[in-house]
Amino acid sequence: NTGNIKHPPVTVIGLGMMGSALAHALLKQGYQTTVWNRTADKADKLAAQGAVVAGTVAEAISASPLVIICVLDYRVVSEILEQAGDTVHGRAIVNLTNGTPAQAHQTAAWASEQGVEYLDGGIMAVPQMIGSPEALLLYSGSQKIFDAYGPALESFGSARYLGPNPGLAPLHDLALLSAMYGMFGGFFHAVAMIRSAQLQAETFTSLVVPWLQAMSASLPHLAQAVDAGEHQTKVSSLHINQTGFVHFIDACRDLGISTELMTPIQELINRGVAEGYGTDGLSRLVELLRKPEL
Ligand code: FVH
Repeated sequence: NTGNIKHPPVTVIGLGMMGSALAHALLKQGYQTTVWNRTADKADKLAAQGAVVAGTVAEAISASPLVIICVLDYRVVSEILEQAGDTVHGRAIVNLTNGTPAQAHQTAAWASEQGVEYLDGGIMAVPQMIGSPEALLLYSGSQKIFDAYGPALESFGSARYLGPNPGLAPLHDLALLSAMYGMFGGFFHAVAMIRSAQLQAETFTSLVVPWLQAMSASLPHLAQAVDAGEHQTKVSSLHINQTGFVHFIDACRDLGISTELMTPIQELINRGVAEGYGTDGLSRLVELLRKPEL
């Protein structure tokens, strides 16, 4: 069954929180959707919405030209694909499981040996966002899949193709998550400071949200400095940051706040100054991260 070119049948393997949201989005857009999950009863709700429940991985993969996989990790992806046997030949496989660029390359190499088109992907959304344009999905690998199945992929959210190198989607996914964890880490540290004075975290958001928005406006300038390799600054040198950081760490110790999220940043700034970059701006830290301390 090849359906029609606009609405081909689609298989979704993995019905955890994310896989279920993906299958639900396809059903909502009218796709004939076959599903498989290790724990079979997770398919019940989708079956009630019209999904076809496959009894085996091979049966699920045979049902559709387009197969979406979203499971715990790449180890599970490999185990599942092993169970598929020859049914994978000629299929388009889109793997939305979180992993590393190296794992994406390994899976793409396996796919190429099997005669399978392979598109890797990264989901920049939580399950509740799937199906809305706010959900961003990054793709890399087979452009043939991205072009042929664009409308099906857009059922999940905004779709962005990053290029034929399959590692690019996980690379960008993990880089964006790094930026997110940095922001959350900074916010949690700030809130710990505020709470030490028995103040409300929520009240503090009226200051911290616009502050972070104003600071994020400087990211394109920092990025330009990194791309040009020109880190001299008239704004805020590593040296001045080094001096200010001591007050910051001292204040945290006085307040009884752990500095464990902040000392790595202080150590990086100190290394930059020690290596002779005291007059450079904070963009220099990117170069230091790319040359880890021996
Ligand atoms: N949930 C989220 O917010 C994030 C958003 C960004 C993307 N991630 C990634 O999506 C992958 C799946 O995440 P999930 O939220 O669906 O995770 P779970 O609800 O824990 O479901 C895990 C599924 O994996 C199946 N599974 C686990 N181990 C095995 C195995 N050995 N053999 C077969 N399947 C396995 C599990 O099956 P079951 O436990 O229900 O039988 C679920 O289908 C993930 O890469 C996130 O990083 C989500």
